Amino acid sequence: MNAQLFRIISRLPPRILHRYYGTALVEPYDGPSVKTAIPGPKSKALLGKLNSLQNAGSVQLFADYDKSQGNYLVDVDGNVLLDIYTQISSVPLGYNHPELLNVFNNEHNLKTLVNRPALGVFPGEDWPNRLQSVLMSVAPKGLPNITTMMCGSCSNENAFKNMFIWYRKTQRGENVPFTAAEQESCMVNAAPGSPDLCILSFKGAFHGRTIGALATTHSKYIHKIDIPSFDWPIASFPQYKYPLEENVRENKAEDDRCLAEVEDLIVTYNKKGKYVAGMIVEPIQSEGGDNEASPEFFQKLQRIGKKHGVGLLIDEVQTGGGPTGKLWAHEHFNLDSSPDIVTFSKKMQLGGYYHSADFKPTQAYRVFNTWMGDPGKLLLLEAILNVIKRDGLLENVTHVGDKLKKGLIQAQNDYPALLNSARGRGTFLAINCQSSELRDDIINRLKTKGIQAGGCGDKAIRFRPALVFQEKHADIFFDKFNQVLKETK
Ligand code: PSZ
Repeated sequence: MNAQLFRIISRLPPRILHRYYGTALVEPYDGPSVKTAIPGPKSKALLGKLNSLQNAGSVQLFADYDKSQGNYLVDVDGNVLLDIYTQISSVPLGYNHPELLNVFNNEHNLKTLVNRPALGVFPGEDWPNRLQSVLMSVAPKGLPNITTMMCGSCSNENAFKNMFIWYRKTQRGENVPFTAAEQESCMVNAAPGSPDLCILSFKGAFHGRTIGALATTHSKYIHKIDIPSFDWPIASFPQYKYPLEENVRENKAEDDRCLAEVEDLIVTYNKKGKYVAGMIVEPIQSEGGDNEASPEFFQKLQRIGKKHGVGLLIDEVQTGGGPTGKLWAHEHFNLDSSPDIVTFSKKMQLGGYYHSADFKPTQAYRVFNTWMGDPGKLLLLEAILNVIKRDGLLENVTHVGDKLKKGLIQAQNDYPALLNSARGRGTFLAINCQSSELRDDIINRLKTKGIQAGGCGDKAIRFRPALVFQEKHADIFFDKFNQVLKETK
């Protein structure tokens, strides 16, 4: 669609837009266009300025969020990039979706945004009903409680506290009061008030960068170095051989090896008086390289946890909100019962976690902070969930994801010396390159052709498009990807 037509059409009310355009997203760009090197001259000048204020070494470009639209990220130099990375997987409906722009065209909603409350003490009148109608409408089965937070790290960080509080309650007994010794010793970080409990995590995991969450993050040394941490158990996560259908026996043995390690670690740590209160796991390890594990692995992991009284936290910060074709990736696993806690952030706009009634603290103020989430973000989430339902976006993800995955398998068949191990669910996909250098080179050259992609782990390119990514966008991606592969010596 040309820019002038887009300008006229985009002024129409969202309801009318939807009536005429259906699920087709209105985008002013028919494809990417690259005019400068990226970062271009304007981005470079801004980078100089920002670098004088802070270390901006991670910045790739400066974006123009007025001009970005749908699946296209536009930078300050006028480059239009098809975005399959979407702000580290956190944009559900693409840029400037009309329904989201409309949310604050409403005085009540605007005042909700402006008057951000300390939700733990002065929530607004509609907060309980909104929690119920928005967040609880998509709660994973069997989890009746919700705690809202700000980001993924602080969701995991606080969820760990719920696990410790739950564990001590089961040790101490339901209504047994804290002893004087506990109350005094916790003030100086000593036992018995600060008990020696721990959370089991997996090699390659990423759960955030705050001190507690960082103790369970094991994807890159640069995240961890110089930061004191805990002696908490770390188990192997399955590393599968691909294609899965040709390696069933080996991959099952890999599941068994990792599960045996989990159980061994729980027994060993409990024996040394460092009780394992909980474990945390991603449905697909994301930053660590898009490592997936089978439904059977997760079913057995949950059974091991139950056997040893260890809580199960599934971290859906990156997988949650629809990119695997279900709202929650663990719905693919057919678990015996719900996990104890499910954390979220990114596509869900605000952070938080669902949990079982057992994990709700009995006393106030034990899990608490000033904001405890943001009602303005909940308004955006409400609109997002309505669009996901109205436009059938989970079905879209499954359908387009299928096409993307077939295309990746075709690419690795065409270029077996360059690519392997295409994997994932929905549009939450990845493919490995032969080396880290090749991966970085492919991502850089994709950018020169107008594709904003991202890596994960040592060698993977990951796919994290918005839920509104369509077949036509997949065609554009493969056109550029094939050009890049053809040019690779
Ligand atoms: O380098 C970083 O800090 C990055 S790059 C991608 C993320 C963080 N992802 C965040 C993340 C996640 O993927 C999972 C599975 N759990 C927790 C987090 C932390 O969320 P934030 O970044 O919101 O604190």
